Amino acid sequence: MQLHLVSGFLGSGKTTAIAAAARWLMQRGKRVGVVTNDQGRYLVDTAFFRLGDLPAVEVTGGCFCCNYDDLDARLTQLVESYAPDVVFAESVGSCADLVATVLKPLLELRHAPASLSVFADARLLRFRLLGYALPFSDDILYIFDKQIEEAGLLVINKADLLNSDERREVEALAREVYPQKNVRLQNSLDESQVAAWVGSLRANGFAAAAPSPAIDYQRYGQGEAELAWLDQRITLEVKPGQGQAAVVRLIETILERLAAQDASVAHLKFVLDDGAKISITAGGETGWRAAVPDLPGQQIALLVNARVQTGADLLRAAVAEAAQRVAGMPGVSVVLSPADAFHPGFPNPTYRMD
Ligand SMILES: Nc1nc2c(ncn2[C@@H]2O[C@H](COP(=O)(O)OP(=O)(O)OP(=O)(O)O)[C@@H](O)[C@H]2O)c(=O)[nH]1
Ligand SMILES: [Mg+2]
Repeated sequence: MQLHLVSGFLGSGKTTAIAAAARWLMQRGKRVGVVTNDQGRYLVDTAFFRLGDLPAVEVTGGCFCCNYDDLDARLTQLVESYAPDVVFAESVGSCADLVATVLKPLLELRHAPASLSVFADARLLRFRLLGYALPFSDDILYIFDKQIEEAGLLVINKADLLNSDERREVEALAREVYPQKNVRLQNSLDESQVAAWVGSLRANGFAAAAPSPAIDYQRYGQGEAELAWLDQRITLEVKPGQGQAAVVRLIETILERLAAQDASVAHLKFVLDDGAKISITAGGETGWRAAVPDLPGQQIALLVNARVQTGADLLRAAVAEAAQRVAGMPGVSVVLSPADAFHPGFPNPTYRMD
């Protein structure tokens, strides 16, 4: 079994690339499994993979590093129940120091052939390398930088969202700042580019930057603590034909409320019962409305995962206020499950192997 760890900041495109890679491999007769990971417990990504008929197990309530034994047990479960040829493990996007705390323990304790790819949103990376401001605190950006620093293979993703000059610029900057790394520009919405990424993955190749970069756990923990997490189920009862407009209004209003708080969205994502996934990331996509399908039914169930630089209570209030606003639309009622809203705990890895 080949194990490919995929890391990178919130919203950088890990799930998109893994889903496309898995489809591509499955069409070629390979058995593929996925391990998802998050600080939260109700994961859009797991639902998305399962709705796409991919066997997915999850490590929840913290990162792989702090739950290494759980990751190990989930891998064993996947191997015993499904015998995959390839497993992709997607680490939570606020996690850094994976080489020392996950990759090396997997190689040394589990003897699992494993690779690590680190994804970065091309737009954010370009801004960062040019020294332009990004909408996150210095401690959160410390995590962004450390993820990239430890990459053996850096995937500059969403390259399609840059023009050709910008693409050349970000690639040249990345090669200059990180001369030791394998760097690839990628559009993970293009199957052939994802296939090329998969083809380039070699277990034990691109394993890591060696040695693991030093990391200041106080800053890393502070960065995580400045992010708020919210997982919540939202059920809308609507009149026939009103579903799409109600969902769009809900998302627009959450974004408005967050903007009013001066909160910065790292990733706000929704999965609908029919498998549609709607994402808003720090890159500021405006095209998310096109991902909201026509919803002819009278009951619409959504799961929301929000990862935002703000306070957990403010985040909970933003979603509740948005739900109230949508419930003000004629013929619409809204039921919210209790929100799981919190700040990630201090990172405390099970193992750390330099
Ligand atoms: N244009 C473009 N959009 C992309 C690409 N890769 C991912 N996206 C979009 O970026 C958004 C976030 O993608 P995800 O795959 O959910 O990101 P992620 O890294 O798994 O996010 P977290 O799990 O929350 O950290 C989605 O709207 C994707 O469709 C790409 O190469 N090009
Ligand atoms: Mg994901």
